[in-house]
Amino acid sequence: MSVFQSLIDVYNNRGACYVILIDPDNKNDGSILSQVEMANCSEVDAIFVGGSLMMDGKSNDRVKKIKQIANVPVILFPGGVNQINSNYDAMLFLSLLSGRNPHYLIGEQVISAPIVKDIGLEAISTGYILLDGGNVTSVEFMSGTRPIPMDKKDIVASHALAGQYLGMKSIYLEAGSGAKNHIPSDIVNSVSNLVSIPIIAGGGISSPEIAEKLVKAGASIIVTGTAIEKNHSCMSDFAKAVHWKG
Ligand code: 1GP
Repeated sequence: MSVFQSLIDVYNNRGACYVILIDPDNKNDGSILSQVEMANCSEVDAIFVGGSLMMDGKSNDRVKKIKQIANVPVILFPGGVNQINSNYDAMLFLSLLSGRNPHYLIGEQVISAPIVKDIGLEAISTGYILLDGGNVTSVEFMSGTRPIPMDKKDIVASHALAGQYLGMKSIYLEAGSGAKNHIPSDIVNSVSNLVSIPIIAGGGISSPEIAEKLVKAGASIIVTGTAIEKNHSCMSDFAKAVHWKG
């Protein structure tokens, strides 16, 4: 079974999937293993791994360690083509749909495609939509693209629908890591009324209550990074809130 199908099975059976994001940068060197160990016993459904910038040459070694220890799928959430390697079970094959920078719409993908094929990585085609979470995030700066304002519901929903019509398998609504404001539930709701593919929501989701609200609004996959970096033990509360069907 593909990794993507395994996530679909989880959200069909349990209401939604709970995914943690681990940044394999050197700033997290001391905490990565404890995050993975906590994930293993907290009903986390998958681990996304990635970040905007790696500050040393050891991030691939950290990914290898994550993969060795994790008992759930390890999925690359790439900040760039340089993060692709064979230690992952799958990758989000992202196109930054909300931006108008051709490099992140199709340039990185062309460079990545032959490498992904060569290492046999499952590619989960994902329309990535960046929203304005109230502060300038690394994604905004590094991609040189403007996020969509949170009050432009129709613009967000139209981008998501365009992603679906382009054949993408999922839509990622992203407020950016450490966002002041998470994606509001009315945006998730308007996107979910329009598209029939799974919605991933991430950025600034700081409590299980917020996660639950977003799931009830139509998100299929909830991603948290900062909250669990600060306090690993809250993973099981997030998982409980997200798995509302039990
Ligand atoms: C995943 O970038 C987010 O989409 C992670 O955001 O670090 O704010 O949880 P946080």
